[in-house]
Amino acid sequence: MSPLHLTPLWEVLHALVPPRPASPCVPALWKYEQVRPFLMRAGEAITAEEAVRRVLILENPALRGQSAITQSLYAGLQLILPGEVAPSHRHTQSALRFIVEGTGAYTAVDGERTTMRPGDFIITPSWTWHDHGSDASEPVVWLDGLDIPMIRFFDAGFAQNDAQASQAVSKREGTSFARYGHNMAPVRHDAPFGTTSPIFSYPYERSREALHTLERDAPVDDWDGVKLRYLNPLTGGSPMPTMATFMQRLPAGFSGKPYRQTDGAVFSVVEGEGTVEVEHAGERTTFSFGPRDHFVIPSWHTSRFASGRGCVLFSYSDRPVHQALGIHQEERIT
Ligand code: GTQ
Repeated sequence: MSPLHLTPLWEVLHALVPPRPASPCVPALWKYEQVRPFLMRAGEAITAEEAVRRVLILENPALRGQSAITQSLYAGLQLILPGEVAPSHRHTQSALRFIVEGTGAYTAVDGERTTMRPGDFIITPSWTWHDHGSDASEPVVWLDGLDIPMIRFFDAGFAQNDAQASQAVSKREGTSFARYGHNMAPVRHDAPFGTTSPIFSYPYERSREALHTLERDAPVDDWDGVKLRYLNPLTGGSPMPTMATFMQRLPAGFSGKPYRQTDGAVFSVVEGEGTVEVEHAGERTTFSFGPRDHFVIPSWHTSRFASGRGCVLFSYSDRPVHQALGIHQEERIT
């Protein structure tokens, strides 16, 4: 039957319909002190303009060559040097930027520039022109989180290069935040970016303050510490249709309980230090992390966080897709 491209189901059924998620991905940690020299060497080897995007991709060790950190998500660290421009283009893939190092680069979307500061979470909505540039005096590095593998899975990606390298600035910085970022919204409007949040930047200053206030004044969750999700203010849902984003604070002395969830998640360490113990199918790994480190916890791997001196973590996952499909599961182990 093989020449007719036929295969018996009974030989593969168990793997096709596993009793529980059996991700091919593995947990992995990228220490920033090890990655940074390669990023800076990339800065010498190629310009942002020539590279279009000067990025080192964080590949899951079990998915080498696939430009994927989980089966559905992409992660990379992008470098822009003073005076450079990463030219304007657009694509149907959604992107998030989480600023890791340096202040004063910008990303431009829809005629409005947004200044990048460490800890800011910035959005590039699907199919919007975007260019990045830098008026900074230092290198600026950010984490790119995109749904590239998911869009590839659906064979649904489109992309175009812009005629101009930098899009014309037509709005003052802060316009979108004034319109949508204060628990208010225009009286008459359409969502300008469809299912994506109309806020381009969620500044760290505000997220950090919220987490610290809650740590001081409210009960701390036994699994998550103090964890908030970022919102699309027009829907109450995730900021992008394909990716959810979170920021959490683990108080000093935190020793979390174990949990697992179907959405594999990518973490960027903002401040402080901690450990995460990841267990799956009898194998246990422990990562010690510090500022600007990155790590990935695959689907249905049991994780347990701890922090001696306290820390702040940003993370993203494909949870909105799980929820839209009604397949999201989370288990909090007591
Ligand atoms: O900045 O537009 O890391 O298109 C990968 C693909 C960044 C971007 C990436 C992209 C971009």
